[in-house]
Amino acid sequence: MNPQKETILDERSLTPAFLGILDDDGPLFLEKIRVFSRRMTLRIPFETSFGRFDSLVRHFPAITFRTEDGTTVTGIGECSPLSAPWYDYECHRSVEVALGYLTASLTGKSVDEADGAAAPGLAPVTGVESFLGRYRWIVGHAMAKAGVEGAYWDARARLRGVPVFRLWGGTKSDVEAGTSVGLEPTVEDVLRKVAVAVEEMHIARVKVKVKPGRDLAIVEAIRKRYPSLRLQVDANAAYDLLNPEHLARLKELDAFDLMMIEQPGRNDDIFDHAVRLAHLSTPICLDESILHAVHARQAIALWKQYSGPSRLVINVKPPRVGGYLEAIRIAVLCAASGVSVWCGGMHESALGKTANVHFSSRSEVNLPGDHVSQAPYYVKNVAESPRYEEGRLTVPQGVGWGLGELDLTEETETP
Ligand code: OSB
Ligand code: MG
Repeated sequence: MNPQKETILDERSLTPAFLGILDDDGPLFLEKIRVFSRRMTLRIPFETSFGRFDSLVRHFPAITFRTEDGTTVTGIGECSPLSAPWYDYECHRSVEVALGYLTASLTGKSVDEADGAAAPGLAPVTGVESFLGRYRWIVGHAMAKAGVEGAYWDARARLRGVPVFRLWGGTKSDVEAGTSVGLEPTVEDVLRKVAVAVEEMHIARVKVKVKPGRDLAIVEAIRKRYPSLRLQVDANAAYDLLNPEHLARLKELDAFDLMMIEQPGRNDDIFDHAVRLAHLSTPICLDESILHAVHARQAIALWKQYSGPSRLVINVKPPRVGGYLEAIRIAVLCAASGVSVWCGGMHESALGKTANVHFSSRSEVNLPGDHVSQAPYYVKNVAESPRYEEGRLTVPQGVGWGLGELDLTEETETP
């Protein structure tokens, strides 16, 4: 292909039909929305460059729909913010506020009147575009939106009696699973965790968190012990791309054959990542700074100009980009330009993780995702996670998310 003539896919052409996603599938009357919220304790406290946390609140919007012939179905999604605005501006409190607006918009009521029940005479939705159209006016609040969109897809898949990935054009029956290893007090502590992932779990790849000053020694130690491990690092925006010392550290990482350096710079920057890191040979992965397909298109254009699309990777997290349709649009946009894609995580419960696995069954998702932890993520999860074996997760084949009954009882209620 002549690179001069190559045009970047415009995200306006990325319709459900173009993407191979089910859209219009008959009228669905929304009856009610309930939101379950649970504080869930992590088995292993997690530390990144922005902070350490040991429990997270997860919101599970449950939406009940009725079809024209009177069948009712309830779908459940997950909102997976952190507890404070560390990673982006969202947190579980902001998600609660946003869910109030989303519920109002979806039920046809004002935010002050919204009680989860549909307003009398509410028109049905016909497909994902008409569902999203109800709340498209809400700016931002991606994680809240992803939760209600997840509920929509689960309900649609249950009505059809198929797993969600079928509605999304997923093709893989299993997906590669990597793990994200947090910062630890010492290099030895990090190495111990990497050893579990490599030697006991036979993980598909390891990602370790880094920040300035806690980067080269960690990566060097892991590389020395595991010369051929698929290894990548994630800085969660901890480096200043205008600081020559930080730039020098990032350049030094080129010596360790990393798959990528994830989000070294500011969480709202694309341009400086493209321009100021163009001399690195290690690909740069954007996480925080890609919030939708427009950002992805702009990043791809910048990489084409400054280094090359093979040196850009995008971590597509459905919660960060406002849902599953947008996640698939970004994946398709990337694949069309030779940009690699993988699915990151937000420490979702088994429900959100499973939704990520359904998304990862799309062929465009070509690198291992952050799908598993050292131990089960939570002391008490809402369902059994998809089957993990030798670096791969099975894409569930049951209806909806394929999880069976969810257990949304509180942690303290279990003996
Ligand atoms: O940057 O990928 C990240 C967890 C919370 C917030 C941001 C990130 C992460 C992870 C862990 O790296 C991913 C996971 O295992 O769910
Ligand atoms: Mg990240």
